[in-house]
Amino acid sequence: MSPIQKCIKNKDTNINTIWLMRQAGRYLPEFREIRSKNPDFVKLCLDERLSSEITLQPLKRFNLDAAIIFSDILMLPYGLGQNVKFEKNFGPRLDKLNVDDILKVTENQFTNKLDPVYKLINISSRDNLLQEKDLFGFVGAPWTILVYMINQLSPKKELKKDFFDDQILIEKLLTIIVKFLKLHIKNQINSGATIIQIFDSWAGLVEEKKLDYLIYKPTLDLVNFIKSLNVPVICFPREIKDYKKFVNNVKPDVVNIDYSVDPKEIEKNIEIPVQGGLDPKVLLTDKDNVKKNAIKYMEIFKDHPYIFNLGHGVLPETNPDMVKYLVNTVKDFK
Ligand code: 1CP
Repeated sequence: MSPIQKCIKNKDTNINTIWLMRQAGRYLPEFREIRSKNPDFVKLCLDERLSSEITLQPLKRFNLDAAIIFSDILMLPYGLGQNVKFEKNFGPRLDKLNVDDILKVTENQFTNKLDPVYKLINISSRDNLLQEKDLFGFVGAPWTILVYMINQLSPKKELKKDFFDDQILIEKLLTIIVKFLKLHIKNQINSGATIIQIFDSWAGLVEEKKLDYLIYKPTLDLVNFIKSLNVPVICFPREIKDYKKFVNNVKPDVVNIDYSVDPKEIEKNIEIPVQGGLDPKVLLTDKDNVKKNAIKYMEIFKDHPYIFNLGHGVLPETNPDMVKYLVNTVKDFK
């Protein structure tokens, strides 16, 4: 069994496990080189030879316990026929939503359109670099996908004023999204993904009284589906106000925390395995500070099943030497 699976299934606290969100990304010169020759991001995601190479790049440099597939949560709307473009210094831009067209998409059409993603998983999973290690597949949570499909751009810019006006549209879309997320997850697992992470990057935007139908219910549906396939599932409801309530409602195998929460409170109040937490900005400082902050998390979770990770993705301006130092610090911790 891989170290991360031992941590999750056996609640083993004796092995130090680590992988990092956005570990394959712009802070790596070898990624930037491929990216500079491939200006169309979606096309790059659909090139299984290059995307599997990118997936494995960080494992050539660092002693990580897992790779995460090089893909994007917005491949789901793409697979449903809502085109996505990534603009430099702007972020994603989605075409206008046409629900009638989306309702006509069949499971076969969806799977065929995303076939290179499944090939990339198959290629990566067979590589020697992943022996006794995990390969993360992932999806966006239904709420976060709904946000991008309706809003057409990052809610970081703003959430459309009329976002919540059409309740019927929201209900209809959530049902379609959940159906195709399940298909996308099943295809990833059948191709060799050994763990699934659900990113709910905009969970923090949902008000208390809407949490049940926008977050808990649809995410629980996915979690139960993944459990039925005998694969562990990790949820990351970023910036949600109450992680404990989320865990009680959604019951993932592992919960990833962001850096705004107090890890001591999490350790005390949450019984399931925990992942993540460290502020990625710490990697922009110096080695002593990286060590001090990494050890803080390791000490707090020393008797709690814990997978070391960040509270958000590695920042593009991070020096790869600092990532190496972090990984070795975690691995050497006793
Ligand atoms: O080179 C570039 O310009 C592209 C930057 C980039 C990368 C490297 C994007 C555009 N996506 C990705 C890959 C990616 N996206 C991964 C792969 C592997 C890894 O972690 O190493 C993963 C897991 C994601 C997931 C993702 N995409 C999320 C959830 C995690 C998070 O960051 O909160 C979200 C919200 C997206 C949408 C997205 N894709 C890309 C950008 C810039 C964004 C965010 C836009 C926004 O702020 O709304």
